[in-house]
Amino acid sequence: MRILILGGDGYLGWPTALHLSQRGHEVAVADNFARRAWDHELGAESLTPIRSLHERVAAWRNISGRTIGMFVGDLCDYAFLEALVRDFAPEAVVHFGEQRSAPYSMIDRRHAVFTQQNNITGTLNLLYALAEHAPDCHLVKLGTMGEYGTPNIDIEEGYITITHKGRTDTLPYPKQPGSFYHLSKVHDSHNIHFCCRVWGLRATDLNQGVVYGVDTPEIALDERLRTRFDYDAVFGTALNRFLVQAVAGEPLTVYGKGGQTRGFLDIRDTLACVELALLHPAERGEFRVFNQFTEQFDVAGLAAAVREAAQAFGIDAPIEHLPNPRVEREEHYYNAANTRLRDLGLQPHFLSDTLLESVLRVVMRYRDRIRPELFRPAVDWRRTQN
Ligand code: NAD
Ligand code: USQ
Repeated sequence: MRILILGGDGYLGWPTALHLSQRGHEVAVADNFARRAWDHELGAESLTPIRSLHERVAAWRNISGRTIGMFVGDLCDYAFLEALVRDFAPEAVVHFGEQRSAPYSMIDRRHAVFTQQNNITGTLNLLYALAEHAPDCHLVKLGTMGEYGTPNIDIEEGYITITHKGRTDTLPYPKQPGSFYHLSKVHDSHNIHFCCRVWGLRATDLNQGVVYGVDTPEIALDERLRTRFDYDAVFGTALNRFLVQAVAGEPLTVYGKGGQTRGFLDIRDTLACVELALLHPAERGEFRVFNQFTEQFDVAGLAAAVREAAQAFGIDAPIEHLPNPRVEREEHYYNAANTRLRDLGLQPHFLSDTLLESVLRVVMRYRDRIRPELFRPAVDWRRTQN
C-alpha cells in the first residue's frame, strides 16, 4: 500500500513509518519540524537523543535496504500539501501532524489560538486535498480519548444510540474535552465527519489514549533510529514522566487526588492499531471511530506501579500529590468501550513489570540527560490573561 504519514518526525509518526516500511509498504513521511522548534521555545528536550529526520531515513536505508520518502513542509500551507497528495497519490494517509500537548495549548491565548489554527487548518487542508486529488484514499486520523471527557455514563466508540421523546437515532457521542488542544480534536472530528457525509471521503478516527513506552522492534535494531521520549511538564505524559522522575530520584508528580482515570496503551500497540485500521479501511462515505487504548488506569495507581517497579532497581521513588494545575475531575466514573480494534485482531501488550523495567533500563542509559527542573508543572488552566 502507498502510505503517507503526516507528522512523521514525531514520537509516534516515526516508529509507525519504520513499522509500515518494514512490512513492505511504500511509505513517505511529511513534517515541518515544528515539534523540534517547540522544544527550543520551552527549553526542553527529548530524553533520548534523536537524529535529524534526514539521518534517520538514511540509517533505515542502510539497515533495511528500504527507502522512506521524505517531504518537509507545513500542513497549513495548502500549496505544499496539495502537491504532496497529488504527486505521491497515497492509498492511505495516517495523520499524526498536530500540536498534541494539552498544557501547551493552555499556556495563554496565543498558544490556544496557534494550536487550534495549526490542527484544524492542517486537517481541513488535508480534507480538501484528498477530495480534489485522492477521493478514494483512506484517512486514518489520530484523535484522542480526551474528546469524550469523563461523563458519568459508559463511553462508546464515537456514536451513541439515543431514544428521545419516543424517537431513536444513532448520533455522535457527546464531547466534553478538557483543554483547547483536546477541543481541536473535536473540531477535526466534526470536519472529517462532514466531509465523509458530503463528499463521500472515507475516514477512521482513532481516539487514542495516553501512550507509554520507548522501544519498538524496528527502533531496537539501531540507536540511530530512536524516537523522542518527552518527560517535561508540557509534552511529557503521565507514565513516561513518572518513569523518568523515578530514575532521577525525584518525587512522582501526581496532580491532585490522582483518581483521574484514562485509557493507556503501549507504543507497540499504537503501531498495531494503525496497521489494523489501514488493512481494514472504512467504506466510502463512512466516518468510523475506534477507541484506541488497551487498559484504564488512574494516575495514582500508575505512580504506585512505577514506585514498585523502581524498587527492583534499588530506587525509592516518593509520590507527591501536587495542587492540580488542570481543571478536571479527580474522582469519577470511567468505563470506555474498546472492542472494535480487538475485533480486528489486536493482541494488546498489557502494562507489566517487565515493560516498566525495560523502559526504566532505557531511561537509566540516558540518566545524564535528565533535567529535573523540567518536571514541575507551570501551566495553569485557570489563567486567562494573555
Ligand atoms: P509529536 O509532537 O511527537 O509529533 C507530532 C509531529 O507533527 C511533530 O513531528 C510535528 O513537528 C508535526 N507537526 C505538527 N504540526 C505540523 C504541521 N502543521 N505541519 C507539519 N507537521 C506538523 O506527537 P505524538 O506524540 O507523536 O502524537 C502524534 C499524534 O497522536 C497527535 O495527533 C496526537 O494528538 C495523537 N496522540 C498522541 C498521544 C500520546 O500519548 N503521544 C495520545 C493520543 C493521541
Ligand atoms: N498527570 C499527572 N501528573 C503528571 C502528568 C499528568 O497527574 O505529571 C495527569 C493529568 O492531570 C491528567 C492525566 O495525568 O489527568 C493525563 O495527562 P497526560 O499529560 O499524561 O495526558 P493528556 O494531557 O491527556 O495528553 C496526552 C497526549 C495527547 C493525547 C492524550 C490522550 O499528550 O496528545 O491526546 O494524552 S487522552 O488523555 O486519552 O486524551
